[in-house]
Amino acid sequence: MTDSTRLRIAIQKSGRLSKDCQDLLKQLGVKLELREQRLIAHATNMPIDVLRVRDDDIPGLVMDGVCDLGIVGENVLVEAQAERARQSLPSDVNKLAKLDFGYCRLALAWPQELGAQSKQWFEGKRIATTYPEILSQYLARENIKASVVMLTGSVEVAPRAGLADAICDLVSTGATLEANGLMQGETILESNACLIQNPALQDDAKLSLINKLLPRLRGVKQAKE
Ligand code: PRT
Ligand code: ZN
Repeated sequence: MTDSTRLRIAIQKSGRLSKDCQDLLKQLGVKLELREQRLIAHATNMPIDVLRVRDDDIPGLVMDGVCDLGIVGENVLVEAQAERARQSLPSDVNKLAKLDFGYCRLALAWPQELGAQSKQWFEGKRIATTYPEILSQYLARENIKASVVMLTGSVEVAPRAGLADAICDLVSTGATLEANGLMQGETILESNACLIQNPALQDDAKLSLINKLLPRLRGVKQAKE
């Protein structure tokens, strides 16, 4: 059952951000009855519903107003904003807070045996990535003409498989690049999970609930510092 008067928050169902999102909601005092297979979890102590979806769907759900709030990596947010803007779809969100989890960087990498390379090396090369918009914007900014090969997974094997000369992928510890014999180059985006809001939200009750949650969020962040 859905109820449009309840504040709707989209979080990742299962993946790297799920546990941190659930922990954060708990720390904010939101009591949830989470059932593994359910798309929607209702809070029992506040008018809040939590939608559990794939992280890639979160920006669109918030931009279209299907959800009022969402928690998503800035990498996914920035990519979705560029893609939707190109398609003339709503792409605005209010970024309410940068959260202290989900840190990673989107970086260029190439086969280690080629040794250190300058930006000019990328000219005319094929670069595999899951973030074609962010990469294309970077290449345009740097005036590098390279082709972008879109892959939704296993980007790190693309050079070995002969699908690309280099990659542009998320890195956290660097272990995946190392295991695949790749050398890390320039970081083109640093990313954390962030809390976003639909900018057209006008419902007073929902806005006042958000205004109650935000100081708690600041309190949780300060307590960790
Ligand atoms: O199923 P769904 O679509 O929801 O999930 P997903 O598989 O697309 O995403 P998921 O759960 O892997 O990641 C969710 C978000 O976590 C990402 O969008 C980032 O904002 C953030 N995040 C933080 C990361 C990483 N760190 C990370 N290391 N996302 C992915 N990785 C991958 C990276 O792609 C590479 O394969 O981990 C590998 C590199 O890690 P290291 O530690 O070996 O460098
Ligand atoms: Zn995803």
